[in-house]
Amino acid sequence: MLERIVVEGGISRISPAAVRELSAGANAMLGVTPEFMDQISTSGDGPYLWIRLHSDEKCRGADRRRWETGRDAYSLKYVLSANEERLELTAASEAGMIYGIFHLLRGISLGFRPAQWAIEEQPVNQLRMVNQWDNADGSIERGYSGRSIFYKDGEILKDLERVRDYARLLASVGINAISINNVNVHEVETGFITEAGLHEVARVAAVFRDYGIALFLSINFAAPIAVGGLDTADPLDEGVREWWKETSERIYRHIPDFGGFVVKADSEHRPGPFAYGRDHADGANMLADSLEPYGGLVVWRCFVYNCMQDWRDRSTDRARAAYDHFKPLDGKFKDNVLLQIKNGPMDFQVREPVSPLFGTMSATNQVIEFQIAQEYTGQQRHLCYLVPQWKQVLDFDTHAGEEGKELVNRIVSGSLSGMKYSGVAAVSNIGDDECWTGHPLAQANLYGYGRLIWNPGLSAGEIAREWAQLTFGSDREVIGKVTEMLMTSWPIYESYTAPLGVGWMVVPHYHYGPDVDGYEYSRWGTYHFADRSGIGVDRTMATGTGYSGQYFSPNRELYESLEDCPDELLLFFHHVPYGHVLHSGKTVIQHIYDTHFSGAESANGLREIWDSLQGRVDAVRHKAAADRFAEQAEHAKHWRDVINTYFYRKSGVPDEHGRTIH
Ligand code: GCW
Repeated sequence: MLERIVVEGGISRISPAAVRELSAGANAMLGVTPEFMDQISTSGDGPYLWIRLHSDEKCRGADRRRWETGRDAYSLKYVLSANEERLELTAASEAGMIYGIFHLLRGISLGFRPAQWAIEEQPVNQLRMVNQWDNADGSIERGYSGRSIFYKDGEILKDLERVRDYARLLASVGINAISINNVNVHEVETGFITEAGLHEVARVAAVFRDYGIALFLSINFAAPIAVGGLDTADPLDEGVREWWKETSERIYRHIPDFGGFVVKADSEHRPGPFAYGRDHADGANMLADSLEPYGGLVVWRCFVYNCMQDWRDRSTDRARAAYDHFKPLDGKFKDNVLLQIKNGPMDFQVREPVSPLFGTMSATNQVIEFQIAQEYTGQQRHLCYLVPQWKQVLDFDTHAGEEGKELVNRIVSGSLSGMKYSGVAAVSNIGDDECWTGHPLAQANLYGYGRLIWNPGLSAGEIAREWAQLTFGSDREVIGKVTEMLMTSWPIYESYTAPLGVGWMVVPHYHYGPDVDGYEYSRWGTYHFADRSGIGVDRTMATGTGYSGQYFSPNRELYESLEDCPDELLLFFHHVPYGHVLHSGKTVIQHIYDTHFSGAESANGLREIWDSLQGRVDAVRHKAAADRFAEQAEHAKHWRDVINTYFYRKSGVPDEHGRTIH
């Protein structure tokens, strides 16, 4: 079918990237070199692929409609008539064409037969973004896969071949936006928006443009001072506003389809509008004004909280912070501002409730932020497939709105409240590692992220199975086992690290490995309040911080109630004695012991399953993953022992089963 490819209107109608991908895919997977033609000369020469681009729309031109999901649509249809057989690929734009081509290649790789094709695809979410936390010096904040593929020694790499491959990876799963520098914007990166900086950044933008991906930059709110020579960054100061306008004008001169800014302001010591007595709407709107003439967006992060807390202060609750800061500003943001809200109220823990901000700001564009990088979930040394977690978040019913049913998924896709722009963003997990992600199986998270946010209706299991087959081939045993390993990995990781919604029992700063009290007396607002009689944070309205009151009914009552609160979040919402009996029938302390013993065993089970695949998976990848599974199994025992000993000593309650607690 790919031997002959007819492009309606001639090959110049489709982008060079599209031609390249089709040729490379046909070559690699089918061993054929396609012949491109304008029309079919003789019928009866066998099947062919027919390509049609509906409009002249460029990948993502700088106009107001560029994020509409209809633009990314494509269809694949098999047509059989008396005298010919063809597969039709139709797309609405160059970007849609790229997605369609990758879909076709994926299908071939999954063993679909042409006659099976009859699909129409359109993404559910508008903005489908990844955020790189890469620094110009080549390091990556929370990076577990080697060094940056973008930067080295303060400069953008001359050779962008790896970046091009990354663009291909991202486009193949439907990603359409990328911010290329860390949200903590350091000195060199602050200068990316200067004339000299933009020269370089434009090279990167060109690579992503070919694949329909818009480039964003994280900016330093204090840039007017740092690189603009002004003495203030006050968002209401005329000089500052003018400076940002000139800056945006300069950016679009270099990058006509620039996506916009990502902003971390007044967060963890980053500069922001608070320094001038202004609020976040003032700050975001000033930037939005400057980008508006060009269709640019401001993605403003809601990760704003007091990081200088005192553990004795029981009234300040970091979980409340995003809601408390941003809810009062609903309706005050300009149309081209999107608030980027982390999935949970704290910070990408193994288990958190869903952020109560979703659904509460009906007059504000919202983007949900996930973390593909496994900062708190094993750092790509332990297996933790996160798609089931994200899926759970997207399926969460906030009960917002008149009808009382409003899933997070419908909120961030804009389908309910009619937001102008919305979508999903996530912190990337790649680096210059040969396999991109450190742990070879951590690739499933990047792949799964793209697939899930394109179509949140897909199941985590389907995505896992698809990835396993695309990665390891058609051996059913391998596909089945890898899928099973992925699907059980998040519960396993949770069981030996984070019981009942408690987070943060990790080594401070590094966030790898157990340290129960590591953060307990620090300033970060991340406490579990374990003492000799009990554990957990009282976030109820009745006796605690009142956080549960930030949810709509009936979630608010569910979390408020000690009886009804789901076990997996119990200690997030309540402080209870160790003898408190869970819905499962176990006491809290026994649950801690049991899950840590069984979790360590299950981690060892993962190692055994993987070992059993030796000889069926290529040796290099098998070895790379086997080393990680061995580390995970050992490290899970360490977690088990540290956590169990700590709580045994604190509570004085022995294990019912008399197992040895080291
Ligand atoms: O999770 C925390 C990380 C920081 C990160 C911050 C954020 C980029 O530990 O490394 O900073 O979140 O999201 O801004």
